[in-house]
Amino acid sequence: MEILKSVLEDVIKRNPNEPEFHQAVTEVLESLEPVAKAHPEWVEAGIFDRIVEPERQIVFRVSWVDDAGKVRVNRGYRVQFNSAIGPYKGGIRLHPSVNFSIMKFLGFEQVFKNALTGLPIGGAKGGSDFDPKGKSDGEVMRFCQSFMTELAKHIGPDTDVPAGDIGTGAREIGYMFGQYKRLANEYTGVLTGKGLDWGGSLARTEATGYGLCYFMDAYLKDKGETFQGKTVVVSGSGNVAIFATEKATELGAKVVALSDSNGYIYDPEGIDLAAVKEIKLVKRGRIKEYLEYRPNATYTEGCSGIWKIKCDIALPCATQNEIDVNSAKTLIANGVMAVGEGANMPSTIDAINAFLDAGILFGPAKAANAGGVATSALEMSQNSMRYSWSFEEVDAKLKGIMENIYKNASKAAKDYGHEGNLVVGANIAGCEKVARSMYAHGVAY
Ligand code: NDP
Ligand code: 2IT
Repeated sequence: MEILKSVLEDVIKRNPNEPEFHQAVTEVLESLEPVAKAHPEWVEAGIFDRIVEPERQIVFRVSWVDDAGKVRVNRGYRVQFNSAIGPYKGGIRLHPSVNFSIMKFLGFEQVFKNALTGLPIGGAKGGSDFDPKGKSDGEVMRFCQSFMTELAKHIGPDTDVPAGDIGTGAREIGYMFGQYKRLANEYTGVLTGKGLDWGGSLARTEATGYGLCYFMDAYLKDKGETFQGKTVVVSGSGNVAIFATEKATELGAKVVALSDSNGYIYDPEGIDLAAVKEIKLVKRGRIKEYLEYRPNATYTEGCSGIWKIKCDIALPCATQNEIDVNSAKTLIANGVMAVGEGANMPSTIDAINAFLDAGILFGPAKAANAGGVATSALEMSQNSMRYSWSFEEVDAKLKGIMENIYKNASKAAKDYGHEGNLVVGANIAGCEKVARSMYAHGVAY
């Protein structure tokens, strides 16, 4: 890095103690050096200095009362990172680990991911250190209402449209939507991932996992391969993992493992997805309960061991940095041919480099998991039209979008001299539209 080195140094200096944010910015800036070389006018206009600084960061107290009558206090966040190409858009994460570093890395990634979809959405992320696990529906509702009471001041269907992420699913979106509707006295598409009875889009629930498989399918086919007959390991067992498992299986692969933050299951005959859906979506249980359905499967404590299972395709769908360089080397030694990132930033930078050096087909998160937010944008379109498309229509659009992202990322990689490197390709393809728009808008902020 020559031109962008000082930008990265500034980010590290100005944002101390934010390792995830540093990691996400490092990966992107390393890819953008050729773009900076090709566009001195963007360097001159401070585009790269501005693109790494959120437009607005909101942090607020969220107080609520638990079932025992005790007052609880959490911290709420919304990082509105970039609105150059459309209203801020991105999920809400509810997990005890949430802090500014995690919010900012997710918001930063979202800017480029959303641009890659080809749809008019800016990038944001929000959340709280609230842990929905083990809470009653009443507690989750009171938290969500309190969270939205403050967040409502900063969002709107043409301003910022949040959605789900870790810990935020249909139940949480329902409580948040109800509170927003009451406060704003309007019925608009202010959130996506809504229930089908009240403005949600068909196929949004499935979209991230399905989109990941559509992306990887396009990638594999371009290299003369398919999912057919492949052994697949998927980490996590939440929204993304479940629907990645469903689509990979439909495409002819055998998914043999899933996990949660406590451990992983291995079922060499292929995962029984109906059992997983009942455990996770109906009972809100733990993945080890799978053994009650399939006694021949095994459960192992600790989640990182899942990468020791021999597979052809690995789909990390749990959380950031779940594949370190050692897990990457184990996967490579066991003959993995493709890795598709369903989670955001699941591979460390060293792990990514190990995959690229070994010639593994590597689908980076901001391209491979963009199907969720793309379908959220389709939900926004349907809300604006006060109309809804069929499942088949939305699914077909999602597939087309994922195939285009693959094409655009591989073309950008080739055009800038990094053929086959989709990390570089996705970062460049995602950046160009945002940078052009920021340049056109002048130095307003
Ligand atoms: P869910 O809350 O539905 O599921 C998360 C899964 O990941 C759970 O199995 C959870 O296990 C596991 N997990 C969470 N945190 C950790 C951790 N620190 N260590 C190990 N396992 C963990 O979330 P989603 O499926 O929606 O999200 C999964 C990933 O996909 C995230 O990175 C998210 O940002 C990304 N993503 C989600 C999109 C969406 O549309 N939902 C779109 C694009 C990306 P446990 O139950 O034990 O916590
Ligand atoms: O990381 C992501 O892209 C999401 N959690 C989905 C965001 C959205 O607005 O649908």
